Amino acid sequence: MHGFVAFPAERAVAYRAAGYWQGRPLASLLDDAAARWPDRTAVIDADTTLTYAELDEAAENTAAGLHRLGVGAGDRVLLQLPNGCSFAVALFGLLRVGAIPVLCLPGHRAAEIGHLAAVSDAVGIVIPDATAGFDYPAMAAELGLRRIVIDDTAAGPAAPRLRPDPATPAVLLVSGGTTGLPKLIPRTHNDYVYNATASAALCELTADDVYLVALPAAHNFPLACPGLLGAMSVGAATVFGTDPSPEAAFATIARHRVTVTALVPALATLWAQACDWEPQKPTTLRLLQVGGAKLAEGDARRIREVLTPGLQQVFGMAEGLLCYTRPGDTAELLDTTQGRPLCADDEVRVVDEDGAEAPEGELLVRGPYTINGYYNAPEANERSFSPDGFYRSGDRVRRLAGGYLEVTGRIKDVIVRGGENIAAEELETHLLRHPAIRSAAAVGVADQYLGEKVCAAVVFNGAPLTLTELNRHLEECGAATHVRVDQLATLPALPTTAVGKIDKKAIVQQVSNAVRPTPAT
Ligand code: OOB
Repeated sequence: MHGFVAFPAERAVAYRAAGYWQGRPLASLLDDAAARWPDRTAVIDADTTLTYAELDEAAENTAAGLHRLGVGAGDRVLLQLPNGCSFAVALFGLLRVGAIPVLCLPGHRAAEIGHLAAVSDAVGIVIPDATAGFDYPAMAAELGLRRIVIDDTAAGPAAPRLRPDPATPAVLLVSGGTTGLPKLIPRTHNDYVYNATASAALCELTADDVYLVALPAAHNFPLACPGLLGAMSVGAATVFGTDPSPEAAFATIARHRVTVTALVPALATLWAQACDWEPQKPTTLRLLQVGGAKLAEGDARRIREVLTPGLQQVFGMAEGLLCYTRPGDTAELLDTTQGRPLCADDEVRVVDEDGAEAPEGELLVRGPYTINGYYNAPEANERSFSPDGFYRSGDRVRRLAGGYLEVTGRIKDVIVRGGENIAAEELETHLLRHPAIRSAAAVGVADQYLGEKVCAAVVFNGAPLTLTELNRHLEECGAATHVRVDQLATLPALPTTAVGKIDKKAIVQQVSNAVRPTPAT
């Protein structure tokens, strides 16, 4: 497949021999679940509940419909559906005709979708109708994209079942970067089945679990870590939530007796706070996975104390590597680390600027479920992969005992102020210690004298602090003298990406467009 960088033959042989790769197509997860547990509940949303047999039939009808429309093996199709049973039906319908779904998030708009369509050379897009709160059909029309309408009821002549080569891409995930346009991440049948099933095993998922999709279903975390696909691999039920607010989510958890879910730190922290006022606080959650961005130690403790002792930190990336804390880990590990790699054959290197192994530095990784290149992106691949096939994550980590990792920031998330380097993460950690600060992000803003100046975008719990008070706090924290804020932007909320991570690119835009900076007092 043109534009796809396959695993090198030698490592592929090793991964098969070790049993990580089973030669199963991704679609076989549903075939097998429908055969083994036809009457168990597969998926639930606000209007629909489907057993595995029913989901299997709906996916089969969808595949037949797609086949009639001429969608077939190897065709890339953008899939942009909100959380709901239809997402699972469309995903498996596409997989069954051998199409390669491009997993877009509902929050993506024309700029991203146009880019993803062009890079994937997609034949069309699956979207909700115009009643979805945003006019997806109008966006598709504006981009000249063919809208493919899913029909999961009309049984017709069955679509031919092709057995895809398990070493080729099953899905294209979208990279989670908070800078620049997203890249496409080709995940093969072999590696993605492993990703989901090994994660399910690590999380001790069984058919009695009920998994809640609280984040957008197309994101790797709720899709396959273990998520929907991992739940399917053990015959568990998946509930699709559409509103991650504590009010709505707590009611869903109580109604369906949800046992497992995955959240970004901002949501997990909000859920923990909400336990103070929400009457229906969760009682059935045995595992609460938190990942996607750094979870502060104090927030981790609070989550364990008020939501569930079953906190799990997850440091993952759509590119592959997943690090998990393990059930039964000490409170210390749960609160202060981002876990350790899923697989014994995940090869992790931590290197300094010169590429030498170091206790703290950039995380490089290769392994049985980490990509070897972005799709159709030779230039990005030149930068992002070492000659011996390691993915350069751009994440700064510290190695701890037992293979555990602590994420200490992004390699490039550094503000260069008049020649002085300020790690954004360090500044943010200090700011977050102040009880008046709910959330904070440090960004560099162009400045004619300093090159860049330090801007702190801050959401306060109550009355805002002044810039002077902020800097006095940094001094009291013992932060280095250059770790100070030049400009304070008080915001009602920090802008977030489609999956709910703090969006620094948007913050820079917002504060650079601001008419007046907050004057120093
Ligand atoms: C997950 O995947 P992506 O692709 O949206 O984002 C990956 C990036 C990582 O490279 C890292 O910069 C950041 O998100 N990240 C974390 C983190 N988990 C992800 N940074 C600090 N602490 C963590 N625990 O975000 C993702 C994929 C699968 C499972 C979980 C998260």
